[in-house]
Amino acid sequence: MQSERTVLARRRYQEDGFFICPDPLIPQEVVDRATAGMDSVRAGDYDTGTPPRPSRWNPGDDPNTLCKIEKPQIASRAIMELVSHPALGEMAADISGARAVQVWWVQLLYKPPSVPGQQALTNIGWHQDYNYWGAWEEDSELFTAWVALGDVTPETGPMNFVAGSHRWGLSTESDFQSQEYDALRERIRSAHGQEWREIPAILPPGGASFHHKLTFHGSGQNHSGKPRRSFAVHMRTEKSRPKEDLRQGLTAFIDDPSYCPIIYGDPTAFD
Ligand SMILES: O=C(O)CCC(=O)C(=O)O
Repeated sequence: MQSERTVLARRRYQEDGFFICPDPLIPQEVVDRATAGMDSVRAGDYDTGTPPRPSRWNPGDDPNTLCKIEKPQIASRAIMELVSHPALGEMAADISGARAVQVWWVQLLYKPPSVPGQQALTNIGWHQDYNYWGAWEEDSELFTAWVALGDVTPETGPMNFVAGSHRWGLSTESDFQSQEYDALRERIRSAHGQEWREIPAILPPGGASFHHKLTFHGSGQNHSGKPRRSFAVHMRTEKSRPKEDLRQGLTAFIDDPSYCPIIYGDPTAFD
């Protein structure tokens, strides 16, 4: 018998292409350790002795631009603790009905505050994640849990989801790097001609949202005066396959649970 929470979360995820959890999922002490872990990784200090994967932002780069670091969980025990937390796995299973859930990639996202009216390279342009995930077969069940380390308010430049856009098919208009937030929105909107309804992911510390691989999303500048810190935790279920069963690029590490933890269910479901 499914709980009311499961039924609601799955229905919202299926209808809208995302689900914003109403309550924090991750305990505050885990969030606090991961926040310290994020600071260490940003400073180039790796307590596992392993650096993250090659990233656009590296320690010493401009602290006022968006910081995106790939696979930070291999560099920090505290980040691994957060992204492997069973509550994330349980919620992922709730929304998907999966038998098993694996974290196959993680991105550290640190959006520094900027001053309204000043140029800042901190926007995340509208995109569908699957545009960047070509190493996976197209029918793979892939989605993202976005975990907030601090309060995500409207001022922090929250992620905005376009409700129902996971049903529009794969678009060629995605551009994560674009700083032309409004112009790109107009391009995508006119290319698809569908109702455009944006929902911001307002979250408490330890809160999380989940979004489908085809849901359009993006975020603007952070005018809160404080950094917006989060992890994008990319997940798959047993209904996923690397293209031609290859292990390359984004799928290179999926056989290694010390890099890509299985956070729910029976690991043999991936055999
Ligand atoms: O952090 C954001 O605003 C967007 C992150 C994102 O693109 C993702 O989690 O897939």
